[in-house]
Amino acid sequence: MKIKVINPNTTASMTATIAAAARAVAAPGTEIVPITSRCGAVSIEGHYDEAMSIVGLVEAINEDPVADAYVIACFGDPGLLAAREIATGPVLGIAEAAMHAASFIATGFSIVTTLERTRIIAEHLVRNYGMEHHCRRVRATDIPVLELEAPESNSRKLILAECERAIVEDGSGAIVLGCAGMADLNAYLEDKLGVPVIDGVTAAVKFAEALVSLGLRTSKRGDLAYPLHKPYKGTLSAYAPPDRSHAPRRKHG
Ligand code: 2AL
Repeated sequence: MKIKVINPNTTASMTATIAAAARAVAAPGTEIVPITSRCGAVSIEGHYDEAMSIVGLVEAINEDPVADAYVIACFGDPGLLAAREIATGPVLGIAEAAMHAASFIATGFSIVTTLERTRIIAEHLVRNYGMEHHCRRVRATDIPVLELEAPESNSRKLILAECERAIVEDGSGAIVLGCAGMADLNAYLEDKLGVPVIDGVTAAVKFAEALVSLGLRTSKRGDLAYPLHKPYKGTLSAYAPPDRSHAPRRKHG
């Protein structure tokens, strides 16, 4: 099967980290197709960055509409429901995937993320996903996303220290990493902390494989039906939803 792993920010080096993590867990026979968004912010750290990232995400899905599944590799899960509207295969967001994985293996988890403003966005996600009973706390490290890649930033040690506080102060049994740029940290952190550490990229890839193996695709009834065909004006005219009235009906459609 083919899983397209989309980094909705425009930093190719971060996509390389994400791709390595995804390939390390992919089953034999799963092809990971990593893609860096062609437009938008170099890092996604707020609502505006997220909103602007959705065009690049949509482009990445539309240029390969026959992938078996898609992973949105940014912890804000930007454009998740819009992506599910246009895609036929399952679309997994790394935050949603990581929180579900954590809820299966611990009764309480903490999320350790980047900036304070991103921490607040992750709290919205916890509520949107109904994870309030599982997520004990969302913690910020005040590390900007791109500094995760800078060796001199000391980010590993800062993240480790925040995870240690989470285990002691929150009583959490597992840690969820709150940024795709942390996808290379879970082995290091697990070794130091002695609790499960969940990176959403790997969790999303494995959930995507499971859903595809089960023959499950995105429901096309209700609000995840393909977007209604209509003109879009101005800069977004190229993104007008196509007319699908002659498309073959899907088995579960
Ligand atoms: C992210 C992420 O995963 N990638 C990015 O650019 N921003 N999210 C975050 N919480 O820092």
